[in-house]
Amino acid sequence: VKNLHLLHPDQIELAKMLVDLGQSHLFQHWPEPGVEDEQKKAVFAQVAKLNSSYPGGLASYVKNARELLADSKEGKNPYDGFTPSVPTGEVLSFGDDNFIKFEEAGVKEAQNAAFVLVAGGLGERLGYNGIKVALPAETTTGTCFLQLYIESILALQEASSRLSQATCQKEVPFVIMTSDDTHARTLDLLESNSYFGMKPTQVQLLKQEKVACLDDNDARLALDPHDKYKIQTKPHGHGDVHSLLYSSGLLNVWRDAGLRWVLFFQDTNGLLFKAIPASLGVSATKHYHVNSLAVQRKAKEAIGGITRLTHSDGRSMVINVEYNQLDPLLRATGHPDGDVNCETGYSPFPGNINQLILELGPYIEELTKTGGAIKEFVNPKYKDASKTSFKSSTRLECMMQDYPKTLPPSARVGFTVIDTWLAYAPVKNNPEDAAKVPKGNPYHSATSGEKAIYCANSRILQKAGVQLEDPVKQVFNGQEVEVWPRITWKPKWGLTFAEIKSKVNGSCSITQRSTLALKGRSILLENLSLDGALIINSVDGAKVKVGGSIQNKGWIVESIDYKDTGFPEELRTRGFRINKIEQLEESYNEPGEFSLKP
Ligand code: UPG
Repeated sequence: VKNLHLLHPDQIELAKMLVDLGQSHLFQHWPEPGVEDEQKKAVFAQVAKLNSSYPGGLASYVKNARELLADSKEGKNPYDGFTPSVPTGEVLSFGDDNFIKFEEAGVKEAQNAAFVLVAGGLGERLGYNGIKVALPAETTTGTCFLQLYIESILALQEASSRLSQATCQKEVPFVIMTSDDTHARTLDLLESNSYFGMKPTQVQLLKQEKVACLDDNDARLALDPHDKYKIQTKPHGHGDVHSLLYSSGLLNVWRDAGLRWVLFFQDTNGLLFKAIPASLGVSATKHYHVNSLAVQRKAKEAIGGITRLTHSDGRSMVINVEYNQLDPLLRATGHPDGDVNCETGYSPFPGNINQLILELGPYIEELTKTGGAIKEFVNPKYKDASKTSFKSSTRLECMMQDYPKTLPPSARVGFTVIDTWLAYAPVKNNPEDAAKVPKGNPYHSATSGEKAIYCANSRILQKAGVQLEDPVKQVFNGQEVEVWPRITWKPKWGLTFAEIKSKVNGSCSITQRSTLALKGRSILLENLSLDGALIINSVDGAKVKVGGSIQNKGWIVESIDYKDTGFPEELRTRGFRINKIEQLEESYNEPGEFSLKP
């Protein structure tokens, strides 16, 4: 009270609110006025921020926290009354007629889409020092994840307007959710690379704020152990993306511009855009309000399971059950073995890759009701069985895939299962943890992420008629992976199977030790036989026909030790480097028709 005169009137309101919420411990220790007044004012600047960045403000936060903490203390199971079962969804098979039909429908729709990348996480499991989107997706070309994503969106945008014969190209909006941990470095990566060719106005960064930590079951906000004038905060999770989009006003701008879809995706999946056209086609064709992309899942793999939950009162929903909860839920509902593989060798529950496609209209309708608030959870680590105190402060968390939990039963919620090799290879685990992954389960490391890109590109070309040698098994950083030829292309070279197929003619073959990098739009492979490294750079107006027999010493994949600090971290985490011994590299910098036939 003695310090009240230091505060603005609105801050005084906040102070009263905190007292009403049982939070007076936050300033009880404050010294006399005149001592450390600036720090005291700073506390209220922080309180104002915490209050404005949570739907419903701090009052809601404390109320929700008390309820969730009471449930947790009681040991209440959030899935009480629900029985899990395997849901049915759209299962796609790469390259068949159905897939091609969905891809075409998806490309048509892409100009009515907006993309949202959640990239606020630090990736603690990966232990990388930089931001994850700056990591090379593959080291043949050194393209980082953010560049790959931007070039994919631009390629889709272009293909979409070409297909619908639009007179001018609609710009597909791209939002990146950052956090204090990633914001400055993400902006810097964009600015120092001219936004990788996207117009800066097309990209928007939304920064998520952390939430207050909680010291006890009464949801008393925790003070920072190192600074008594600061409330301790921690990340609230990727679910923040919904309230941020809502409060930014962007959704209405998009609706007014005639957009129909919002596609959410995560920071390190180099394959994702190979699955986007077909899945967007599924959304459009099936009129899904919510479409989650999924892949076959190995039991106990660290990806959530898409599950139908049916309540004893008749309610039913298709939702992600997070990987740490699926096993206990199954055990509690008559499946004594829990999360196990079925006769197919996979879990019967499709694995959520957290790529969501939401239809914009129903999405806005729902957020208008909820303000973007997502069902939260709390995960306190208790000191003992009395569950009265915590080992360290906790906080509420939320996940973006929990969005359907508040939807009415009439909502059209579906999912699309895509071949894993085509759609999902995230980089999440550090080399030590990856090497400990049970045999047969995916490593989700920088090593497997890069190898998966070559594998997918190789298999796509194979399906398009190119003859390929079998991959070779090799061990890097203690992980056995298949090494296919190092084939890469710019997204604008080919985003859909039909487009790629149209660029491969005659009888082409590529040996396992080869490298092929197609860095241009109109490059036609015709009767090419490659045994070595071939790099083609071309500007958009240049049409290049590549054929004949090309042979050279090539680029060799060499194993390196991840502990060898002589190599940069980006290479050490994958356990190999590419030794560029000899290649044929051609550049076509002017428009025109060209032929390369050595
Ligand atoms: N992220 C944020 N803000 C946060 C936390 C994370 O933006 O506060 C981002 C992060 O950058 C990444 C994404 O969210 O892009 C996912 O984070 P990550 O740590 O990779 O998620 P996981 O715990 O591995 O699990 C998510 C889903 C799970 C799904 C899996 C698929 O929760 O259901 O199966 O991703 O990769």
